[in-house]
Amino acid sequence: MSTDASVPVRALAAAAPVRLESVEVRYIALTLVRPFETSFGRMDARVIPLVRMVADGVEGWGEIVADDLPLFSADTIAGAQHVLAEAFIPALLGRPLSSVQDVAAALRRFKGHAMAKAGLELAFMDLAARTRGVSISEAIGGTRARVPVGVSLGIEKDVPTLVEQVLRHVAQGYQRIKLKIKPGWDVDVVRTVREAYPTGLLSVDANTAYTLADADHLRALDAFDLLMIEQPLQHDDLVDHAALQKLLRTDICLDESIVHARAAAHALALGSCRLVNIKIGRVGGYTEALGIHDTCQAHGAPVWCGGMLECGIGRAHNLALASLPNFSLPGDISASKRYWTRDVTTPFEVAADGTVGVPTGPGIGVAIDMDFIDDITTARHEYR
Ligand code: OSB
Ligand code: MG
Repeated sequence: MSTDASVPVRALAAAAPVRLESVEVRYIALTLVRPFETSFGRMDARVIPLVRMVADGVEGWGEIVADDLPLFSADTIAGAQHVLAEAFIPALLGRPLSSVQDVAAALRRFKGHAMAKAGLELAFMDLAARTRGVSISEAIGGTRARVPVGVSLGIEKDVPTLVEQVLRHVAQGYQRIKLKIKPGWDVDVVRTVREAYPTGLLSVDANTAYTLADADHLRALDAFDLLMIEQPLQHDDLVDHAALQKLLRTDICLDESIVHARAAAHALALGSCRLVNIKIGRVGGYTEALGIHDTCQAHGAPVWCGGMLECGIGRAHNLALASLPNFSLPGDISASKRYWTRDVTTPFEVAADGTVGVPTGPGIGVAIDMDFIDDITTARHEYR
């Protein structure tokens, strides 16, 4: 493991400057094995926009984690389609791109739409690493061959069903259980789960469902020795989170609020959180994700890799990211079978010790099941 926190070894560059021949955005439809409910809604299936770039006979794949509706963040699939076609892809075609940072720089003047930007950075990162014959983990300076993982469990129809889900996943080796909470599904639910799962790592995620007026209620969670409470308050409110953190013993972890490295620096300076969840999609790609990783490391704040119910392509990128040294808490990087009956890549599996192997092949490092992707493709746009 790297001992020098200040100088990560990273090359986000291609072997030689790349001129993209084509960028394809393809929509695939996948149904979840089990509906997933959070404080902002219930999901049964995903339409997943995939990005495929080609240059000099080498391809690169990315995933866009936006949803139909702007419930997790302001990003939407329709919005992504619009900005990709009208602004982002035209800004990349026909200019030499040496590195992922060049992709970020070409898109920087456009506001928002982080998930669409991330789809492009991910595809370019895959392509760039493949031109050099290295895995993304190796390219970005990853130091772990396997990463510790947890599972995020949605709101269920009743508490016994949730407890059954908890115990099933603990038996599969998951190192940390995360429960989705909302007003009316919180303190009593967590108490019951804690009785059934007394000593393991347990956390909760509110997805912005509370206000500072709920502080006394949330303090009741301090009794359950939780690893963290994730994003209790509004996505754009670092100040109230700082006030809440002072009232809680439990560490606050921010997800929705951490939209770039500067937000991470502000949150840590204000005391809005003690931990940070990094999602490559939410922050617009590798450039900001690595910046957040380094900012948190410099502040002594651990990070972990969040998830957005990705298919194998996004999951492979998440594993590469989570192989960096400051990803010291288990990530929401569960086995393929926790989400899908069939994945679009070689399926990811969780070992009995609660770890997943980081792919070692070139780029995202896993085989893509092109026949299956073709079968579930609902639309395709190609740009040259
Ligand atoms: O807040 O972390 C979240 C899924 C969709 C949207 C937001 C979140 C989640 C999860 C699931 O918690 C993480 C995963 O297993 O991919
Ligand atoms: Mg979250």
